[in-house]
Amino acid sequence: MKKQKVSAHLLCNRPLTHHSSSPSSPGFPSFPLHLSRAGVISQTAEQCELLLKCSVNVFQSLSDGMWLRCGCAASLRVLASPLRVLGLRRCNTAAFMPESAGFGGVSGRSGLQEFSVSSSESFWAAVARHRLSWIRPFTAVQDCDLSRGRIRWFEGGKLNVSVNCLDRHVHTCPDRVALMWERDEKGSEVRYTYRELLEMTCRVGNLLRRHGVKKGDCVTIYMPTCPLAVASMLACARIGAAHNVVFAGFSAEALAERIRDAQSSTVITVNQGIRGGKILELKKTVDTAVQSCPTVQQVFVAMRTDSPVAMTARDIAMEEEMLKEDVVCEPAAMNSEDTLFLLYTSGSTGKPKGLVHTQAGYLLYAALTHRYVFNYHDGDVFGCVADIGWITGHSYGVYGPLANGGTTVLFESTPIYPDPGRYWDMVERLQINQFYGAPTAIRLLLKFGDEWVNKYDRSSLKTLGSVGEPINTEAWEWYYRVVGEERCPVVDTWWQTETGGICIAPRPSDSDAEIVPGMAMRPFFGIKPALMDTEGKVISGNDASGALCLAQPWPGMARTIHNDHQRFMETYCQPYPGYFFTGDGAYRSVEGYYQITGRLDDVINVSGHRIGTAEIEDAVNQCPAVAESAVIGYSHDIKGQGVFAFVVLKKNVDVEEADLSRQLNGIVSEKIAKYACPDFIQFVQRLPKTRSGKIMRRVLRKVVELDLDSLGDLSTLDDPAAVQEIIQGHRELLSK
Ligand code: 6R9
Repeated sequence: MKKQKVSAHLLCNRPLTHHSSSPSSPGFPSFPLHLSRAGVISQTAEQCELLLKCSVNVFQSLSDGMWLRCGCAASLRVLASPLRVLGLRRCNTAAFMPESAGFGGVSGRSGLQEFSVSSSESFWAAVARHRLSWIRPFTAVQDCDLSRGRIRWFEGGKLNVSVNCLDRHVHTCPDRVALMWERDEKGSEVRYTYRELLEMTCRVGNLLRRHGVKKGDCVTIYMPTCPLAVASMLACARIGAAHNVVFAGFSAEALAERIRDAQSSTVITVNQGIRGGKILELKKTVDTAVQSCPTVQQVFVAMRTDSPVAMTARDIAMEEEMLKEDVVCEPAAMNSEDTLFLLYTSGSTGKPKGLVHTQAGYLLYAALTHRYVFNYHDGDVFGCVADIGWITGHSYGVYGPLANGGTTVLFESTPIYPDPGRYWDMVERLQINQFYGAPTAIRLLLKFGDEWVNKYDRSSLKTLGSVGEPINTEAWEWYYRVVGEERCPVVDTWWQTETGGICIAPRPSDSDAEIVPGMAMRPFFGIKPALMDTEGKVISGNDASGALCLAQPWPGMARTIHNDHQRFMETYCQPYPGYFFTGDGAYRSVEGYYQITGRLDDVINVSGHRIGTAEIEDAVNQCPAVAESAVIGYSHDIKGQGVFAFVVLKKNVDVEEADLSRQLNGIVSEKIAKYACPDFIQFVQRLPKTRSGKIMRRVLRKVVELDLDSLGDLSTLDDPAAVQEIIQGHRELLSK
């Protein structure tokens, strides 16, 4: 291996644009002609408006214009509190949603919602025509049959997602800021205009093409949240490759499993990541991962820090090679139903599932929800603090805001680095208008006290969003009262990797619509929720709880699980034939509002990150001293859920429990990720099992929740004495 230092500085020493200014539009780049000729670009009235409003930040952007800059609660039923937030002004329906002018007298938000569900095809056809730029118009709005797991939208149509996210905005407003990169190092944010982001994307697109990446290939991206990661995603979309972003906190083994499953031959990474001031050796992790990935032929390595890394024959210095590329890259004409990306997520059993999202439907749904749930308007700065490795980062960090020509913040740090004022300092500095974060962070910050919030000016904020897990009333009220100064609606948004975008949220709503703390409340346009009873029948009344299903398809939904449509069918389509089963439970209030009560399967949610108990058990069981284990989630006041592992050791194992606990934590972080490590490990002689050998997790949960009065029916237990031993052991563990 030779050591090679790649200079990221190369990139900032030369202007990024190769376009000359067009004489007819001073200051604008000449536009790649083939795009205009192909009729890809359409200019809406709203985009024209952008021209007037766009913030010019050319000097800042050019001087900072390097691609990667270096050196410098639980599922409880929340009672409706008397706190009510009044809705926004009553709006003229056509002004609110221009397409509605064609919906035959529909008025008001609830009228629109009803129309979107009862006349779903007309609704989605109008929105798709108006909001996406098509290379060729679609010929069929949808062709879906949930009972057969067949989901197709906008067939016959051709488009390019990167053109929709970039070129059309460059055409109208090249110097508008697309990305505000809030780097880990506080106060060193970097802005990228639409023109710069398009150029960066084109260079990456050309680079990938030159190295043999073709339409239909899948590129794995293992990078921190940064502009080059976004450009890499968009570059894949531009040349018709699918991307597979793997959260940069995942271990080498978890990464390798995802690379193999996605059959990627190309990986994009950085030399090192930096998060909360700590260096993450991402390139080294990739080196380890690719050893067990025979498909990988090339690894592009960008420089996030100054430290050189060992390069192998397989590695390519990304920025150096990008400089050789042209800034114009012909976009591929993609079919609506071609794959846009895979994103792996945990299920209750087996290995992680690679959910497949396709082009037009996903983009449209991300854009529409971004616009309406958050009331996003031209010129607003949208601050989603999710990592790009999760679906929230995909839909509301990248695709939704960019499809809408918005300015989106990429947050690379943590809520408490360098101190618990980080988010609000950023809100003031970047003038963020919509802030979208996770309850776990809100709960954490709440404990540090109001002064960290009050230190900063938050008057730019208009909407606050929450995602990933149920938000408890205390956190909701603090978010509303302290962070939002009782001015900003708090939208608790329920959705999943599988749904592509937000499905249930308090907004958009009619003018005087209330918002109930801790409730996602109202279905979005085109979404029809249904609750199912234990016999699989639809519950029709209100004030009822059941399994949450979605009764009709919507454009943003996942189409399949990569290479395993059977599993897609079994998980989502077969439990309630004709419906999409979400895996969550929900309560429908007397008023008809939805409240998510938590997962119905063995998936736990640690700080908003999904993890299957079976995955953790698999890792724990790989320790040679372990005979078997059972992992459960328990409610944790910061993380939402914590991980509790019951472990049975093999006979004659003689090790200190503390040493073994450390060893097990090491294995879990090596096999999965740090966040999946057990908070508690209890060593037991045996697990409570039924006579047929099934572990009775219900009993373990009750023990951990100290709810010993409702252990329930123990008569099916093989050996009831096991439970008493576990209760005793648990008491001892707590008293340590
Ligand atoms: C977007 C995202 C999905 C699971 C989902 C549910 C939980 C997400 C929630 C929520 C209650 C909310 N969840 N949002 N529970 N209220 N507002 O988080 O996707 O990582 O796939 O997780 O997260 O259990 O099923 P994903």
